[in-house]
Amino acid sequence: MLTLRKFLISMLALASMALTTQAHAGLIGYADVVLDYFDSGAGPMAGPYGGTYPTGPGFPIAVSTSVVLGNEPGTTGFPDFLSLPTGSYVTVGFTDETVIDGVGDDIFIQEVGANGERANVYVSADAVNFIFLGVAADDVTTAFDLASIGFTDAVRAIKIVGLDAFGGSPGFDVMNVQVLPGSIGPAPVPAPGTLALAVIGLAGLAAARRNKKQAQ
Ligand SMILES: [Ca+2]
Ligand SMILES: [Ca+2]
Ligand SMILES: [Ca+2]
Repeated sequence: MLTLRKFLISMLALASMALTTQAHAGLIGYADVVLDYFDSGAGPMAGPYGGTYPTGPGFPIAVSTSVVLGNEPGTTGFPDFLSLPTGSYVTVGFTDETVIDGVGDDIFIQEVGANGERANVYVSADAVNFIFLGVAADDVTTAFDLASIGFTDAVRAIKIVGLDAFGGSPGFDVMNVQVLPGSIGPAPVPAPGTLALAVIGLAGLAAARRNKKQAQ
């Protein structure tokens, strides 16, 4: 019975998440999950490192890769950033939406601090195979149009790869990854495996209830 209660509670949580997502429709979307991170070792310390700009506790300091998600303002008014030195990368995704080729620019990557840093940006429809989208610049929000590479699938993952080790916090300093309302696509379709698991779980619960009733 406890298991059923837990199941119902998790279903309620899922439903409320769906409602929240709907309430946010129309606003700018931010990448909300880190799918992958790789530390090339090209930085002055082990990654992930970065800092808070401009008056944080100095940098580079160890940070969570999740600082690139959402747009949480730091205590100084600037969000935290993650630095990607040469060959280091972070891959982010969207759990409640995808990115589609809307009118004009679709994907925006914000970098902080002018030190000449660059990063290669790739997109993927399956988070496995990535296609080169373009180069992101330092100290600005670089805009990318999926139409520029003829990408017509829904984007599930965006990969940012550092190209240098410039700046006080060596490497490309990612603040966030944004999508405008016109480029926000439907929620990603759950993998067949996930759906199968859910069906098996429901069937199992139903069987357990039947057995219990028979025992009573
Ligand atoms: Ca577009
Ligand atoms: Ca910078
Ligand atoms: Ca830097």
